[in-house]
Amino acid sequence: NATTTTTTASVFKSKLPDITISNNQPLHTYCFENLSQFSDRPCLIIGSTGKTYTFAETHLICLKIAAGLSNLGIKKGDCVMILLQNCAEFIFSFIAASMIGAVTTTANPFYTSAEVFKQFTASRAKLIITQSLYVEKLREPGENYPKLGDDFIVITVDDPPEKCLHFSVISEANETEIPIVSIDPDDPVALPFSSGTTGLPKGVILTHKSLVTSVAQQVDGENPNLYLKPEDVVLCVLPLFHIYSLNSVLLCSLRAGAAVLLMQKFEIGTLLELIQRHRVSVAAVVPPLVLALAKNPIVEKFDLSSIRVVLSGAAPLGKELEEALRSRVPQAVLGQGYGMTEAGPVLSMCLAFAKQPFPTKSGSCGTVVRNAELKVIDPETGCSLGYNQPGEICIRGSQIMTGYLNDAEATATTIDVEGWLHTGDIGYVDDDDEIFIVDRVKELIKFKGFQACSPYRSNFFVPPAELEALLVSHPSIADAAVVPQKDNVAGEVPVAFVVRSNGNELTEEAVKEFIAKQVVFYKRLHKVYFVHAIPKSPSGKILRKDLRAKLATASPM
Ligand code: 4UV
Repeated sequence: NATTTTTTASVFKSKLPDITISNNQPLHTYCFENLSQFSDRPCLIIGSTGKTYTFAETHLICLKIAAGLSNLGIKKGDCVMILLQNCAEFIFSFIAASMIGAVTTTANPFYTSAEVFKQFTASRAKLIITQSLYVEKLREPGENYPKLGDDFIVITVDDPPEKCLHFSVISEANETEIPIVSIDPDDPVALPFSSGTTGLPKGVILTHKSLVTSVAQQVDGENPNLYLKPEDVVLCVLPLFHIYSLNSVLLCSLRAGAAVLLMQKFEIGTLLELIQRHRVSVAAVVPPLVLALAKNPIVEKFDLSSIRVVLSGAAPLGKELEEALRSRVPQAVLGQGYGMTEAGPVLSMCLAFAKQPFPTKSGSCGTVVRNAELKVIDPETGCSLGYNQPGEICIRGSQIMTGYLNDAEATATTIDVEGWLHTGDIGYVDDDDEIFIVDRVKELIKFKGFQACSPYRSNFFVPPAELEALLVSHPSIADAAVVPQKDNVAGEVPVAFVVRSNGNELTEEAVKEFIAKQVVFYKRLHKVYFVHAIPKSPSGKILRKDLRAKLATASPM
């Protein structure tokens, strides 16, 4: 409420007190620090087979693989690429690499050969762990590419094709042969690739200290912000090659002693059956999954009563959709986490997930995590803004990346001299310290106001996320995305791609009117295109560039 707005420069902190974080230890040591308290409890559950690995078994396999990787010549500082869907081997390999001071770069196995090689060469990886299905992509696509078997090693988790090794070569090594390495907290451990706020994908350097800090900010202390316990079964359907799942699902569960239920890919029927069978208690999801859980009629056939927490993140979740999900899992606490690969990744987390929870509002992305500072700045002046004033969100703390790999310029434009990481997201902090994201700066649609009506040349900003949230609240709309279309008068106007949920009855006029009734004039839709699906990234983000490209063609349908 505007009357209580403070205008002084503000740094926002968690409502929970800071904690002591032992971020001077390596990531694997930290994750398994409390192992003896739950060594015989399930650590990993393989969804497709039901096979379970206890914490003690998981730890031992990781040690063996660490020795195995070392036997193949992988040394401290070397990079290993994991090119896998979710599976136990992904987890074993990631932790094993950490144990010998190596760095893991994770990539989407559906990438094209060119995309894989770009990341592979930039990260100077020496070894790739993958599945035979993807090996064809790793055979050099041209003259000057590194050669499989000669320049790098490929290990497959299934039958190895020619010149590749089987995973057992590393997993059956003798754990006593693991080399003694000294790991500095500032040594890198993970190298995910992200485009950040601009440009091409870049390697994001996350150190042992960053990831330990981030996990501790979520699950450590007397009143953890994200309270996980050994009895929990945490759903791992989001891809581990993305930082959200790697950090908040895997690493947080390892630290807290909770079991991780692994699903290779999302399929609604299988997902629901696994939730029911394994009594999943914590579900980490992304908005497209919330959409399926809230809208698909099949959900009613399953028992989801075991779910106590639903954490959504990685893309905007409107409060209408959050409320629709609430009717499907009335017993669960719903809330969001807000993350960015470069931020280590978690900036904020819903305080209703805390051991002693706080009341929270739907639509909020949580409150800044402990042991961190958050500010909101005016994107033009850089001045820090107070409560309820939207601006660019910035974060500071030991969890953020040290920088982009070999890109000092991009690093300098993202992290300023005072150590603030600029997210490129527009949002505000309300009176209860809850963060609301409006949208990414670069996604805002710029509608030019009529100069004739105003002495100023005013721009009106339309956040696509706001219109998308309204659209998916319509009972006949299964999914939607909003993008800018060029306009001679207004510069840019919002247009929508809409997936109908039943039949073809919903008309363009009805959709436009539904929105027009609820928004100011410049946010009205100028065109509606009906499509069969909205393109999304594996982390649940709408692929707006694909839609913009569609608009550029003669027929966007
Ligand atoms: O770099 P990235 O792909 O990173 C992520 C990471 C997300 C999370 C979320 C919850 C967690 O607990 C966690 O560990 C990691 O998505 O994309 C970063 C951008 O995604 C948007 C925002 O534009 C970031 O700059 N984004 C992420 N979370 C949200 C979001 C959210 N809750 N609401 C709106 N946008």
